[in-house]
Amino acid sequence: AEREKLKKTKIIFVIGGPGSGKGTQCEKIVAKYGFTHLSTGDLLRAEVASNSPTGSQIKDIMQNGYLVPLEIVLKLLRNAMLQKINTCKGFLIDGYPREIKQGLEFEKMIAPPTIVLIITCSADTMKQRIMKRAATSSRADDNEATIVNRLETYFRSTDPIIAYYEKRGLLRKVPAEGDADVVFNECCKVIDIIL
Ligand code: B4P
Repeated sequence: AEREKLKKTKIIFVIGGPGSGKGTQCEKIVAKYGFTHLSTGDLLRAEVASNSPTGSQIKDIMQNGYLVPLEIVLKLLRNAMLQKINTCKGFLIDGYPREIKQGLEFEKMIAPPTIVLIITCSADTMKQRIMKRAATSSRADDNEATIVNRLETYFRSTDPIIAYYEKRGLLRKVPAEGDADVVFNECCKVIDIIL
């Protein structure tokens, strides 16, 4: 029954490089459309903060800017979705998939996405935004050395993801060099169509 419910719910994957503005746009989308926002980065940081065995296993991986193993991410994500399924108007899945096999496993275990929103800007812009946040955030991965790895990880794994969803007609690209409200306007155009 839960599986059927998940299949009927709108699911938007939101992808984009570190610092592209995924988290920022998701907050705005939630405020306007009332979707449930699940960020895999947030779920993983919460797991680390809980000091669970899984948390200690992934702490260093994240601190160095690499990808956490798929099984761990998907399990956390699926549990979080099931907790919200009865009250949810649709899911924004932020920071997922980060490699094609994450997308394929998600479809096997949960459901296909309605659309895949990709937020794109240059590596320089991403770096600047993260360095700005680093001045005030306590995130262990917001430092210059880790940012280089995060960007490299992103560019290495994302081209195949883009090609894969583009071929299926699910990809929606939003340019993100502009300020957050301008970017948000473009996100709304894409979302309004699937409501
Ligand atoms: P995430 O939490 O996804 O971190 P992120 O890529 O840096 O994005 P975030 O949402 O925080 O920042 P945003 O661009 O909104 O991942 C962290 C780590 O977790 C990964 O490195 C990996 O180790 C692990 N992980 C996560 N998901 C995983 C998965 N699926 N599989 C495996 N591992 C996974 O914004 C950044 C800054 O820019 C903000 O300060 C914001 O204020 C600013 N900003 C945003 N938009 C702006 C705009 N338009 N103009 C100016 N500033 C803007």
